Amino acid sequence: MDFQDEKVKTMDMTALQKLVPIHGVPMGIEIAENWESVEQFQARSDDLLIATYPKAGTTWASEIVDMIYSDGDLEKCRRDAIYNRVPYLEFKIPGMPSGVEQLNGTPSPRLVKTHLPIQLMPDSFWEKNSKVIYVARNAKDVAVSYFFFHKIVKALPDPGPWNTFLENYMNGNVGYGSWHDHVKGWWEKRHGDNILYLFYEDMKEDPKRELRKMLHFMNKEMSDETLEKIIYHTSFDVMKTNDMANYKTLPNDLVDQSTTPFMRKGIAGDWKNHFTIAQNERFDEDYKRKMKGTELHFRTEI
Ligand code: PPS
Repeated sequence: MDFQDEKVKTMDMTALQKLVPIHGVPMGIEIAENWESVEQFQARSDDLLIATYPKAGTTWASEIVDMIYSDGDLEKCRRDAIYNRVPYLEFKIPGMPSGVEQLNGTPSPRLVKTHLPIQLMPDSFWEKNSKVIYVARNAKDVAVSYFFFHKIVKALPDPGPWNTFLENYMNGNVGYGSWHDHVKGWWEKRHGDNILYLFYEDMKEDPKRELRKMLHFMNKEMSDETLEKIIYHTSFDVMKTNDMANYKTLPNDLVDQSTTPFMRKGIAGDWKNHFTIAQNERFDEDYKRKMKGTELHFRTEI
């Protein structure tokens, strides 16, 4: 897909910023209006889905998986921008092919990106038993990353000041709804042999160990040398300079990276630079309530 500057310039961004509930989950208005085609999407048995709550490491996991599919061939991975190599299922903005349209025209085996909570997944993924890699990231770093993302993506609602955004985020009043429900929903489904549940913090801590999990899940074998190569090229510092992975190919009118880059910090624990003591206490208390009864455990630093 080619995001043409001229087309994007004429878009009414404020009209796109509205959130509309789909089965109770707030979603961008365009996604909501195109929902039927997402619901009816025809998955294939050899699709590999990368599912995440926004800002949890989607692009990172996507680049890794595309490199695995390409057996570590860098040139192959530079064939196109990440949003074309791994189309975004529910993506929709006016005048552009939707994610569904893009995927319908993609030959198998397809890589598919989604941020959908499990209850909104199209049935065909379960019917076809497609494989899913779910990446979860701790709620606090996601909050910070999502806040900055709202500032740079023109089609997203204005986040307002940090405190306002944090309240909205804690209440699930942001695109894709509650982080808590999202990570718990996918966690409950993880026992099937077609779901691999990974953590961003584990990937940061030991990328080789996590990459091996991915390979095993994908029934792939790889030399240690290729594995090391993939780890290097998908490290934050290298991906940040790779225009096929850092979203710099998108027009400024859609994603303005002049103040904050998409590849912002790429660490675990940046929330400490943004949460006040009071915000942190309030967040923890709310978190405890919402995550009660789950064995799901996150690390907020490594
Ligand atoms: S999106 O828009 O929801 O698809 O964003 P997503 O890719 O899920 O998340 C973006 C955050 O992931 C960081 N990132 C990485 N971290 C570590 N290593 C690598 N290679 C990497 N690539 C992207 C990116 O910087 C965003 O996090 P923050 O905390 O904002 O830096």
